[in-house]
Amino acid sequence: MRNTHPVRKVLIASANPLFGKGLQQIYRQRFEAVEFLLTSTMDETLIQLERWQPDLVIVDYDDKTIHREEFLSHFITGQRSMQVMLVSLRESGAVVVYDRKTLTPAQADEWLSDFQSHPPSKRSQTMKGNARHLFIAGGLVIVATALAYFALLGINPLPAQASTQAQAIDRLFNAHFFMIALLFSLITVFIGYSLFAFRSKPGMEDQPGANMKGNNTLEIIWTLIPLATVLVFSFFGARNLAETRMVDSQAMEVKVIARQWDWVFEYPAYGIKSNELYLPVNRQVLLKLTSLDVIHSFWVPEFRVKQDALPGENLVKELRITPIKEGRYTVMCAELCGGAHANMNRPVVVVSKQEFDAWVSSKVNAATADPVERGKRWAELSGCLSCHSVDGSKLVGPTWKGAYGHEVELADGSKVLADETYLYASIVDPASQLVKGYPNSMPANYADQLSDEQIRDIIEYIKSLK
Ligand code: HEC
Ligand SMILES: [Cu+2]
Repeated sequence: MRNTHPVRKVLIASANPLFGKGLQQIYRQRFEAVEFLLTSTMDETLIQLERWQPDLVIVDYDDKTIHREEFLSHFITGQRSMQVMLVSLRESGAVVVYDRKTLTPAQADEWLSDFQSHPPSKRSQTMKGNARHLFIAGGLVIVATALAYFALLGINPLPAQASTQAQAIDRLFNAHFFMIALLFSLITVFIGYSLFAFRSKPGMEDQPGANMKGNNTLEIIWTLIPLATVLVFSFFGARNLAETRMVDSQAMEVKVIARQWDWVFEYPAYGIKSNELYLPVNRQVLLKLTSLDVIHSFWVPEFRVKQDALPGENLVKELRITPIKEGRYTVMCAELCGGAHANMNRPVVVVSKQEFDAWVSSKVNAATADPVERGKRWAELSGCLSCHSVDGSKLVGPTWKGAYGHEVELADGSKVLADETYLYASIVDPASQLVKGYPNSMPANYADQLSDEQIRDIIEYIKSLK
């Protein structure tokens, strides 16, 4: 405008004095040697249009006292070249410029109609521009999200996945990594893109930015989408929590006793204690955690789940873990518990069932030198005592009390002395010598489950029951 039409006289028509003063100020910053005239009524404006002959008339489009049709008819009839600029502050500063000489009937129509119902062409152009910006920025967000997500996975942020609970938790972790990548991209791409695409153009450094006042659609969208996302995540979170707490009735119980600054693991079923947590693979373990002093927290990163150990007999906490990967891990304390808290580590060893059984028997052997004591433990562990009593009463099978050394009547009518050889044969091959009056219901697979040494221990135990 500066180069083509030298504007010398500007008439500003608005009943609102602030409108004129504001415009005048903005205008003065860009153009020197410009005269201004402010009118506040319709009559005054029309008179000055004739008398003062301005080069440019700026009309407050929001001003209801200005009669548009009347003004338009005066504007187009004049001979002198003149421009009119319609400015609407309500429409976020929308501006249209018309030239007296080139004004078309369509433009005149547009001028008379409301910005709201028939937005001037300039506005629809910016709408198209906005859609284009959104499209480009949206595409960049998708690319950036994918890059950030795979970069996150690429640094392998999680340790080995060694329990079924870890599998469930890692699904959520992955969903979170995706959200982190998406939010990071949304923010950085939009900031970066705006800095680039909407940077000030040369010569427009002093121009004020568009005046935005609220956008309901945008506000509804950016409220509902995060709300829905959070609800979906809380649903999956609750479902995952339930999954990690799923109870397996076959679970093996281990008592975990924490103290400053060490862990002890007790296996009540085997009557053994250990400073290493040995676990058979693919079997759920039910940890019952207590503390002898302050609060500690049981945490094996590869298992993901974590549980505080609290002092107090009635504050036993439970944690279920199903190891799925053999290997050596470390349990650490995840609750600051004093001076050597950082060293409160102990090995966790996940092994096959066979290795676990071997470990248990070596532990039991080390714990008790007395074969009778060991035999009692093996009998308890192997389920013998659900069918055999040790007090003379008759259960599914004959009592073990006084069994050794007495004369047994067999189902075929013969009699045999119950010595060690007989007892051994009865255990590894129960059907070979059925006791008279009893069904053939003893499991025949103990030879596979028990070592020779363990069977010898059980026989010593039976021998001790006089
Ligand atoms: C499901 C029930 C059941 C279980 C479990 C069971 N038994 Fe038996 N057992 C029997 C029955 C019934 C008999 C008598 C019939 C026979 O001789 O097979 C018997 C017989 C015996 C005898 C011969 C007893 C005698 O008085 O002559 C011995 C020894 C024995 N069982 C040891 C064991 C040991 C050791 C275990 C565990 C490792 C065991 N049983 C587990 C049911 C059982
Ligand atoms: Cu601790």
